[in-house]
Amino acid sequence: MNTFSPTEHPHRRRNPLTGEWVLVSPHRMKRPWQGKVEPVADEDRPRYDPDCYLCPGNDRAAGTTNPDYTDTFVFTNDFAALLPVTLKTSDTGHPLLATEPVRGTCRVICFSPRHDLTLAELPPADIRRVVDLWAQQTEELGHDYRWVQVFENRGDLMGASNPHPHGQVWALDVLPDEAAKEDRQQRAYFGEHGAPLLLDYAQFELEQGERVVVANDDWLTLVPHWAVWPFETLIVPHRRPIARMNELSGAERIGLAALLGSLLTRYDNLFETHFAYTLGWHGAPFDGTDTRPWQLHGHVYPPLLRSASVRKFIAGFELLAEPQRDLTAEQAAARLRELSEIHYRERRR
Ligand code: H2U
Ligand code: ZN
Repeated sequence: MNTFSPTEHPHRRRNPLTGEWVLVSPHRMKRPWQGKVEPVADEDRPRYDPDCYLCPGNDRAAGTTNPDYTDTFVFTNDFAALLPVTLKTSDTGHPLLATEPVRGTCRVICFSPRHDLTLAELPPADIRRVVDLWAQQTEELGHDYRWVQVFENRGDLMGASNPHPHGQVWALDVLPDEAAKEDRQQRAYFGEHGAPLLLDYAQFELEQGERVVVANDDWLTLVPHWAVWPFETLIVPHRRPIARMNELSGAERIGLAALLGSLLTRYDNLFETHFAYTLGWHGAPFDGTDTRPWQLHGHVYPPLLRSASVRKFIAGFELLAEPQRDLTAEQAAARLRELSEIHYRERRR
């Protein structure tokens, strides 16, 4: 117990993007587990589902009919969490009860007309179309809003309401908390080092290799040193500074599509299930501030821990004190690295 070993001894790691800490307890990997086992959902779905509100030509909940779209399709969320109106909030009567107005919009993005596919299973050319749409939506909404949040919630475990391949984009006129933390941290780092924090980090990890999952000429996916979720990853362009998605060149979009296909296939292969996750993109806010500290990046937060049905919960100490993990980031990266890039469903056919 005298010499510290990061694979044996409890320690804390700091997330430089947020300034927050995570407790790492690698010795706990050996303990017995008797928790909840969730049934694995049946995965065989039709190409077209007449009851799906996202399939082409179908009616949505609010009475609108989807067009017969053939690649991607975007619409304003019928139950949007943000609205494009500003009303002054009323006085709550006490300074401890603070409120402020917020203006925004929410859209839903269908990745494909095919009800039975997932982003992981789409051909690279179709994933590229999704990347183009993410970039286009970021640019368009960036004209009106300060923060554009592109994301995908995949799987019941993460609260996705429908298996049809889709994501969302929310845009608003304030910097939400996660964005504000990353903005603060990246600006401070840039002020001190004159380079984007995540570009420096990506280049270090690419050389070091231990936490890398997949990489190509322009892109890198790694399990960050400070990961909280068991198989959390970060997706970063490592070749040049890129502040926002709409700055990506054609070649970089092709590279991202390839990398996404490979990463998401590995995730599905990990427990031979459609892996649940929240995937989302962070880039420089649209508020006239210096964009150079920002490096575009994607976060993937998957809840699964040790099988298709055993997930990690953020509860107990994590909710009350700080996040904690058992499996180290390096161990998680090694597991993801050794997986096949051929989807298990393809292999079974
Ligand atoms: P999620 O699966 O990530 O929940 O996204 C689906 C969104 O689709 C959800 O936010 C919206 C829901 O409000 N929706 C519509 O806009 N119209 C519908 O007819 C059903 C669902
Ligand atoms: Zn559908």
